[in-house]
Amino acid sequence: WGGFAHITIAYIASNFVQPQTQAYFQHLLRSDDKPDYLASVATWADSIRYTKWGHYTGVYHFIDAKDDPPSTCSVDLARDCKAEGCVVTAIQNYTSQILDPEMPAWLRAQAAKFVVHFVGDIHQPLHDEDVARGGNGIHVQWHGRDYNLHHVWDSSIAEQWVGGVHRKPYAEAEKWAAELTNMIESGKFANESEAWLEGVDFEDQVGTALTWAREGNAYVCSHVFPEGPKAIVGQELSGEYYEKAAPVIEIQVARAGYRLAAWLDLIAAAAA
Ligand code: DCM
Ligand code: DCM
Ligand code: DCM
Ligand code: ZN
Ligand code: ZN
Repeated sequence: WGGFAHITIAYIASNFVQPQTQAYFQHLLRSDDKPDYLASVATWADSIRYTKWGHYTGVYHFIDAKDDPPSTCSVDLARDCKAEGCVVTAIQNYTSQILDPEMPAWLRAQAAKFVVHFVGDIHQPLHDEDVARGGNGIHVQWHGRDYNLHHVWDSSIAEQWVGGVHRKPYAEAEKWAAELTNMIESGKFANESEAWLEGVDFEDQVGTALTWAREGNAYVCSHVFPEGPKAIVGQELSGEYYEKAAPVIEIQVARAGYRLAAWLDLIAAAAA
């Protein structure tokens, strides 16, 4: 995701975490009494991945499912997770680092920033797909200008959905998060939000993340490449395609925020 979706997911999570979870992560992140303690670290993992020291973390943002959309979508850990790792194993690895009493606090804080970011990324369908490096190599049009498909799913669709955002989109993200929080609590997602936590098992962290990756990957067949990867090349996506994709992005951002809250609650409970 781009910054706007990551920050929105973090704000949704802050709306749902238990008070003791908030206190635990505010303290770990040296943000005591700050309401933006999760939102302000949500994009940090993207800011370090292009540095020399952070280069090794690049593969942790995605899993390259070698499936065959639109006829077959699937994620297989043994087939798709690189030897260096992937988003599924990164969630487990950094979750355990937060809870490792042998680790210095600054590294445990860094691990927390990775978890906040990667629980977001695993919900972006193209972060669960191999084709053209998750759509980065597929040229499309957005309002008559050249983009790659990955960027359209990371940023363009969500930003159009809310009517545009600023370069530092904290205010717009907080507003969208408030709207999605209402939908989860009492609106159109209220009936299904508890089911979003089915399959969340702190004793099987890889299995939990794999469930999330498979759910995201299924949208690659239904909404990202409904006619296959070749058919989308050069297409203008800001019209009919956008109308079908935007609700997928809305529910994936809502799920990511709600699940991130549940995951952080489990971490804080395990630390207590
Ligand atoms: N930031 C912002 N508005 C907020 C919170 C953070 O513009 N409400 C920006 C300031 C920093 C970055 O995000 O460039 C990370 O914030 P921090 O270093 O305070 O965590
Ligand atoms: N950050 C940190 N340690 C660093 C660099 C940044 O903890 N060495 C944190 C501060 C912000 C977030 O990462 O919460 C984003 O950094 P920036 O303000 O540089 O955008
Ligand atoms: N990405 C992905 N799958 C890949 C490669 C990259 O989902 N196989 C994502 C990570 C970034 C974006 O695409 O969000 C751009 O990555 P990069 O700058 O590494 O090309
Ligand atoms: Zn991306
Ligand atoms: Zn990322």
